[in-house]
Amino acid sequence: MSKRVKVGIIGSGPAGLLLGQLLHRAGIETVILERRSQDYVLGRIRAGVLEQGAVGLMDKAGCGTRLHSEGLVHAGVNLAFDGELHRIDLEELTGGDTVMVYGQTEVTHDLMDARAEVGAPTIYEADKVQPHDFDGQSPYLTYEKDGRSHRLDCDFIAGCDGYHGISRQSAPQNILKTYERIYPFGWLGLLADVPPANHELVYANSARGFALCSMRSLERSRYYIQCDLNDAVEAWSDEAFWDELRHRLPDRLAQCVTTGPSIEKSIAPLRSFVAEPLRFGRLFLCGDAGHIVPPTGAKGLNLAASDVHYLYEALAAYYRDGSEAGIDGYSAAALARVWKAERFSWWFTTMMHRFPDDGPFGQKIQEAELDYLVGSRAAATSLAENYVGLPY
Ligand code: FAS
Ligand code: PHB
Repeated sequence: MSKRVKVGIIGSGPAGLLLGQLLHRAGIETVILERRSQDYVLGRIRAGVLEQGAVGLMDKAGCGTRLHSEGLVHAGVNLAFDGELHRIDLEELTGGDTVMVYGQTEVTHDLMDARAEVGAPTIYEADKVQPHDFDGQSPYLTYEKDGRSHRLDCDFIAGCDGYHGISRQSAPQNILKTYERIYPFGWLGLLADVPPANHELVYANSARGFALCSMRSLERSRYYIQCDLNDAVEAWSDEAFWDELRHRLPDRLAQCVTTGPSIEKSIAPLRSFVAEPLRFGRLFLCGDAGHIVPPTGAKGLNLAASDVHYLYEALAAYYRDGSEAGIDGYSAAALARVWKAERFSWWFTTMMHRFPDDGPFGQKIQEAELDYLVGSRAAATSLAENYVGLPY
């Protein structure tokens, strides 16, 4: 079956869904091709913190209602080290900016509901999606569904298919340049229906390794502990997780941890990765398809949102005024913000985790960095403005 649409989107994650919703509201029709089932996409537990820019885009997409009624506005974030808790007053240091705690699963839910409401098509369980002829004026996508082959002709293709997607693999490899750093540890994450240990997030640097106390609501907590790369999630009982977490927190905070049965437990590897450029003719890379950050800085989902901002504005200008300036400038504009978030995420990860090869000197340098951070307004302001998100 052959069909034509203005923008073909590969991937029904936050990037693809948000782009699709914004384009729909500008009268620009899209089709999303998603490899997995809708339930599978919704079952992935990932990010939890939204920058104000991402919140603004959800509002612009008409998907902010539940976010504002159920999301938690956080005006501060905490660093724990040397047995003490230190609060970074995000709102005061940035002149009023805050972050919103609202799970990626909920963002995905809201965007999927909005797309269904307007009847914009998403083809789930679309197999063998492949972009074609994007170096010309008439790109198209092919895919298989229920054993039949399909073709989707489009003006543009948005590769919102994540790190393992087909878009970046389809880019001309002689033009594509990639930059990568793999970290020598992972994050073991646990989700449980227990109240959070603290009303704001806590990032902990301890001699036993990093820990993060986060949440999804005042009844549902999300915790992470740094683990070895070859750790298996099956080797971690809930009890072992709770014990190790409390060992990595200051005593007063550890006593506030409410334990309970995990409803999800998984290990994520950590990497920094950027692909350049993010545009190949009429194919654009957007979100994790173009870059990955270690989750320490809570930037992954938020970078997907800022890419969508730049790509939406570029495509809307093309269809509104026939201008190609935004399209021509998309890659440079998106990458300028991506690299600043890559730097912040790398810096925060380097400061907060145990690195096997760093030894005692490395630990002392981290302690000096943390000491400086909580003792200098300038240093704390730098962390704060990066954490709430640099302007688009
Ligand atoms: P996504 O990967 O979310 O979506 C891509 C979609 O494309 C998927 O649905 C996939 O099935 C589909 N797809 C892939 N290949 C395809 C193909 N060939 N054909 C069709 N469809 C295809 N970020 C944070 O800010 N904080 C966190 O704590 C955090 N934790 C994370 C934990 C894990 C395990 C992972 C993997 C990521 C985490 N992230 C976190 C980052 C994450 O939130 C991403 O930044 C975010 O999902 C990016 O959204 P998308 O770019 O839409 O990519
Ligand atoms: C989360 O709640 O999943 C979360 C929050 C902040 C991070 C990473 C993950 O930096």
